[in-house]
Amino acid sequence: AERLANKIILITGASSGIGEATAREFAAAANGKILLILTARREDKLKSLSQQLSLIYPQIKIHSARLDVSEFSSLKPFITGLPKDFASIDVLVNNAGKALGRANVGEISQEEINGMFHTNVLGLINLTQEVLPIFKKKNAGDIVNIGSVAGREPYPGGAVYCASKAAVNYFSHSLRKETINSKIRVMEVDPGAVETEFSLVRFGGDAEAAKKVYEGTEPLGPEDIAEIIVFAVSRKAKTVIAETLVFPTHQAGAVHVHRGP
Ligand code: NDP
Ligand code: 8X3
Repeated sequence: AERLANKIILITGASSGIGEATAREFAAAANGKILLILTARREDKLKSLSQQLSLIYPQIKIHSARLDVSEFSSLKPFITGLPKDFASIDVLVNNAGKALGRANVGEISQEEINGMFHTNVLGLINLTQEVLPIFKKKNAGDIVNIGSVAGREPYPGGAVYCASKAAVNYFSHSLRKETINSKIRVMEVDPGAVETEFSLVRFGGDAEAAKKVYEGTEPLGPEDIAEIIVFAVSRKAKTVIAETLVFPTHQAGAVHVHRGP
């Protein structure tokens, strides 16, 4: 808890799933002695999360704001326009991301291609570019990129999503190498199946199709990944949990999942 005390944490995609759980986990681990910048497109969700956390932890400081990482030109003004108390970011959790559809190459809509790359890859890269100067100036700061097993093991019907997460992985690697002369840490957490709004988004709001993904399996919950993100960030300053691949017990590959008891 001491290592997290008074840290300023920026989380993208904090309105649901892993991002939301990560906000809760940071707040709990620091017992409220933390400053959270909670961002996503759905402001109402961020508001209610902020209210809940403020009730549990009276001393917590939260700045919640709409931020669409795929609107690249909004990123610089967002970072430079942060309220004074929140300006000196310590931890950037690049979590906002999505899969759209399961179409094979040749049949993927332009909207899906752009949707995935603009958020998962270009949004993440552009936001990192805006935050990195803050880290360089103080020679400290953590970047946690959320990749995926899909970025390590591509599967049919996932060409664009898998490519987007492979891009995240290589971006993380390059950045880690570029920053070895500093105290900046670059970490990547690559989850397997986690039950969140992920599949609902992937299947365009089709709850039945989303449910099927996890049928007969015991997926991870978003809090299980949040725990690992917070663990990684709260290691000693000299320790970098560079990469983690996190499965539920009955999964051992992107599509290698045991269904049944
Ligand atoms: P959710 O759909 O529950 O959460 C995704 C979050 O991203 C939401 O808060 C959403 O908020 C936000 N988001 C989407 N598009 C944008 C955007 N353009 N700008 C800003 N925020 C955006 O899914 P998960 O929590 O599961 O996903 C989180 C990350 O984990 C993603 O990067 C995903 O690829 C990755 N992942 C998920 C796995 C899983 O099985 N669930 C496995 C491996 C990786 P809003 O709509 O309000 O903007
Ligand atoms: C999400 C996991 O492999 O089911 O990143 O698409 S996968």
